[in-house]
This record gives sequence, structure tokens and C-alpha cells, in this order.
Amino acid sequence: MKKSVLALAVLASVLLSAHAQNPLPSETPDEFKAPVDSFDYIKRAVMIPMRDGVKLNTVIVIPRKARSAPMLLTRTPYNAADMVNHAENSQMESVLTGYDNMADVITQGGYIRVVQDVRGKYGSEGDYVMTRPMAGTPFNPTVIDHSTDAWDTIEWLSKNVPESNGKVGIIGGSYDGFLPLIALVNPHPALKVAVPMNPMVDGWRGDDWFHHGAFRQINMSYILEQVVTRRNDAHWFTSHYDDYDTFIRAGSAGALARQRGVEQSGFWRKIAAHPSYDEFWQSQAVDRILARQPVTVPTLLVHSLWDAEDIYGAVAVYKAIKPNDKDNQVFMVLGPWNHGGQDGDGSKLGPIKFNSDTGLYFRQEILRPFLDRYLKDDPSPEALAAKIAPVTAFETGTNKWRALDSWPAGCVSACVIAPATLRLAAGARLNLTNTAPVPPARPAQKDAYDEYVSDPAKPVPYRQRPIAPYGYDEAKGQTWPRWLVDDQREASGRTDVLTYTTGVLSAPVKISGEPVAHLLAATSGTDADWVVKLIDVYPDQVASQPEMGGYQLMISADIFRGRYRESAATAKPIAANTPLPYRFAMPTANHVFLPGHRIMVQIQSSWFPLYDRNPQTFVQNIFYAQPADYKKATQRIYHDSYIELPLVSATVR
Ligand code: PG9
Repeated sequence: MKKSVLALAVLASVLLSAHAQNPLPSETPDEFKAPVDSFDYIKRAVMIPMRDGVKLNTVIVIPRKARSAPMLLTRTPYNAADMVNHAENSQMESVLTGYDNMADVITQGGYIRVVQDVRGKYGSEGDYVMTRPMAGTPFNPTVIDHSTDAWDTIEWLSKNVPESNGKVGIIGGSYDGFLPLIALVNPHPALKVAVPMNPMVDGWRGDDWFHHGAFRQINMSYILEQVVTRRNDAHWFTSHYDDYDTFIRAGSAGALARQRGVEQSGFWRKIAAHPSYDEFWQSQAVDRILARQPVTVPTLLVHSLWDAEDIYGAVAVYKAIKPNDKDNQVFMVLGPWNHGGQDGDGSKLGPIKFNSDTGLYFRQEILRPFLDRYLKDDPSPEALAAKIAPVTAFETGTNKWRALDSWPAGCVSACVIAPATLRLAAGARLNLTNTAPVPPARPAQKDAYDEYVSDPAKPVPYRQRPIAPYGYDEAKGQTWPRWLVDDQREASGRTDVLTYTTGVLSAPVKISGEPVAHLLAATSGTDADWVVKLIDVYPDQVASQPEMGGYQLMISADIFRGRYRESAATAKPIAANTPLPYRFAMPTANHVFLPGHRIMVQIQSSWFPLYDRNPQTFVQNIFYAQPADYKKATQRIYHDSYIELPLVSATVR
């Protein structure tokens, strides 16, 4: 080595060792201690031990002045710390602005707020299993499930929060609404009330994963982000600006799962292995589980009438548990909201206006007195005096809250007289009749049907393109949560959508309950999807809101996968070119079609990319359909197919 090089090397090593001895100090403290003494609340983070030793991360936010305060618990897979971390000032209300908090109700009521990560997510220990099946079933042979975790959590809370009165209420929406329902299975005695809002109840029949057997592939990004890492660190990516292109280029849902890595998630592999309503789905259906339980905890079910994710669950649970409700402890609220809409401003949804803040009304006039009554040691006279009807249902169309004794429309304030039928007729006509429904006979006349070609290469978009991906970020144009109120005009102009319309109504038509579709249909293929939409067509001109002129507002709509015509549990090919009956219940509505409006029914065979495409050729498992399986089919819908309407006698006031 030359001398000069050696000198440089020595100098460098002297400098490096000087740096090691005197580093430039970091400006970040080892541990930041937030100056919180002036806050009107105290926050504690604790790891609560479960019976198997797994500890669950739990954040407790306590009003500083709390003495004998009740606790409101939310169990969540969505990051407990983040849910109570939105402080913009020193007041408790400002940390509660995250997902699922009813900030006004919690702070006004002086509640202690508790949020907990479910096992396997974020700060909690243990393994994550999507909506973990009940212990002791073939799908969970352990002794641990969400009912035992809720029990152990409530046990700990009732003994270890000195500022509390030891009483716990459990509240939450969607996944966090499924968890209060599971807490009702063998409930802890300190659990005094449950508020399941927009709960996920049956993943196959009508909530997140399938509707009547058609797969909701739009949720694949959710599955990826939720399951493949503990902290939702892996992100979905799109390949096109328009989700329609992203999904159609991929081929089947199974192919897309492979391309995006979703296949690596255990939950995906279960979904793909159980496309039918087999034991896997049946044993997890929460309404079935709760139907076997006595109701021992006052429960307030919350349902959103335009819920794009869990439009089935709350009403299904109500039907299942009401017959066991000997002490009148089951209540239900139906509001004009989207998924979770009750948390915020409920004065409108998209362009549909409700004339008042229905979210505020729910929180202040129903939820608040309900919680106070059952959770407080000495409820206020107002809470005790508040009349909470067994069912409080917002009537869309007239924009009025209705207090009812039961659902659908009990016989005190309104009474179901006879199911009315909307019959499809020639000339795109829809006839509203009050006669008892007669199943459509196999029509003799050759022209007693309408037909369209359903082409899987050009499926009917579920909303106007370009379609933004699933998501809640309005700033990114993600309007997914309110797509159910999109104008359906575009679809009614397509040649692969059949449209039937009544004349202009001269009297109101009020429905409360589930419309039921009865189609007599034939396909030239060996499998087919049938989408039926019940639509309120606004008058041609609406002076008070011109953009509503001729608006086609979906009131209830659903999809049915034809292979399940005979049995939801077993897929069977459809006999080609044979008129066959299909029957399926559609989501609950509480609506008045006003005079001057018309009623419309649209029928189509795809709803893309929300639902995966039916190849229209019977294959064993549609997740793995091959490109050659996707074939055009001619679909015939026979006249006299009908929609049974849960018509109510009450006149519109
Ligand atoms: N709809 C969402 C969900 C519930 C249950 C399972 C999976 C997803 C939710 O909003 O939580």
C-alpha cells in the first residue's frame, strides 16, 4: 500500500471512532410522555388475559370525573388503538371520532369507552381466524371463540376498572356488530346490553361474502388486507383505473386470487372450498346460533335500509330471536342509512334527502335512553320515561319515523293485509294486483316472455363506469358505501336488462318487509344468475330538486345463482331452454311509492364486478371456471313472473 493511501485510511478510521464516541444526538426522545394532565379523560392500555393465556390488547378511555360509570365495549379486528386516537383537543369526545364510536352518546352519557383488538389482530396476541366459528364445531375444535373471549374480557373489566359500576354494554357495527351477537351466547352476567349494528350474520345468504350463492368478489381486497398480516400491512393493488377492467381481465375470482396473493390466506382457501351453503356456512350463521339461545340481555338491533355490505343480518337475527323474547328485551331500529350511516349525519344519502338528521335522532332519542336505562345505576328520569318502541322504522318516501310493535309491520299501527303482486306483462308493463299470488303457469303462448342475451364478455356494470375500487375514502372517489342509491337509468337502457314499469301511481303504495321474487325463467345455458331490482321511479320533473326528475331509486334488489334453484346446499346444472321457477327473498324495505311515481322492476343476469361472473355453463366450482367455460346465453323471463310485495294497509299521513 502506498504511504498516502495508508494515511488516508488511518484518518478515516480515527474520524469514524470519534463519531462513534460522540454521535450527533437523536432529536427523538427514548419514550415520549404526552402531557395529558389537562385532558378531561385518562387513557389506559392493558393486555387482558383470556382463559388460554392469550392476552388481548385493550384500550380504556375514562372520563376523568367518572365514578360508578358504565362501560361501553367494542371488540374489533380494525385496530383498537387507532379507534380512540383522534385527539385534536383535550376533550374525550375528540379521541372518539374514529370508526364505530358514538362520540356524542358516549361523552354525554359519561360512559367509559373500551375498545379491544380481537385475537390475532394489531396489538393482541393469538391467531386470527375470520369471524372465528363457534368452539366445538368441526370448523373450530378448540374451546376458544368470540363468546369466551367476550366473557373473559367482561369478567376482567367488571373487576378491574375502579371508576366503573361493573356494568358492560357491547356495541359495534358490521364485524364489530357480529361480535356483540356472539357475546350473547352464554353471556357474562355483567353484560347488561348489546347493540349489534349492521351485523355480519350469514356470509352466504345475504351479507359480506355471497348473496344467494353469487360471490361478492369486490371484497377480495378486504380479505387480503385483513387476513394476510396482523396489522393490515399488505395492500391490494388494482391493474386498471376502472374496477370493471381489473376484474374482467383477471378471468375468474380464483384466478385473481392467485394473481394478487389472496390465495395465501387460509380464509380465502375456505371460501373457495365452500361455494355452496354447506355445513361450513350453516354452522356459522349467527341467526341460527342465536335461535337456540334464550334472550337474556336487552338487545337493540340496528339495520340500514341501503347497506351495501350487511343488508341481511340484523333483520334475520330479529326474526330468529324474537320468538324467544319472553321479557320484551329485543328491539330493532331500521334507518335510511348506508353501512354504518347511523354513526354520522343521516340527513341524506347521495341525492336522497330525509328532511331531518336521522342519525342524530337514532343516537339521541333511541340509543342514548336505551343505554342509560340498562347500564346506569340511577338512570335519569328522561331515560326512564323515554318510550322506545319494539321496532322504530324510518319510512322512506314519506320520510317519517314509525313506532311499531313488531316487524314486519305489526298489526297495531299498520297491518299486512295481503301480499300484493307486481306481475310482469307484455309491452314492458308491470301490473300491481291485490290478488293472492298464483305461481306462473308454464306459458302456452310462444310470445309470453321477453328475452335478452347475457354475454359474460360484457357483463352489466353494477354502477356507472369507471368504477372506483371498494373503499371508504371519498377523497379518492370511493363512493362504494352509497352505490345502492345510484340512479338505475343507465341499466334500464341496456338490451341485456329487462325493464317493466307500472303506470303513474294515483295512490300511495306502502311496503314493509321483504319483497319476494318469483321468476319463471329459462336459459340456453346450464347455469345462470338472476338479478331482480325493485325501483321507485320519480316523476319526470321534480321542482324542488330538479336532478331527481325521472330518478330510478333501488328500494330492494338481489341476485340469485341459478344452480341453487333446488337446494342452497347443492349446486345442480339447470336444464337448458326449460322454463323453471326461481324464488328468492329480497332485502327488507320500508318504503312508500308516492302518487306521481311509478314502480319499476329490472331483471338482468350479471352485476359486475360486485359479483363474480356466472360462466353460464355449469362447472363444479365457479371460482376455478376456465375462459372457455364463459358462454353467451339467451335468457327468457316469462310473463306472469311476479314480485310479492309486503303491502301495508296504512294510508300515508
Ligand atoms: N362488512 C365488513 C365485514 C364484516 C364481517 C366480515 C368481513 C367484513 C365490515 O364492515 O366490518
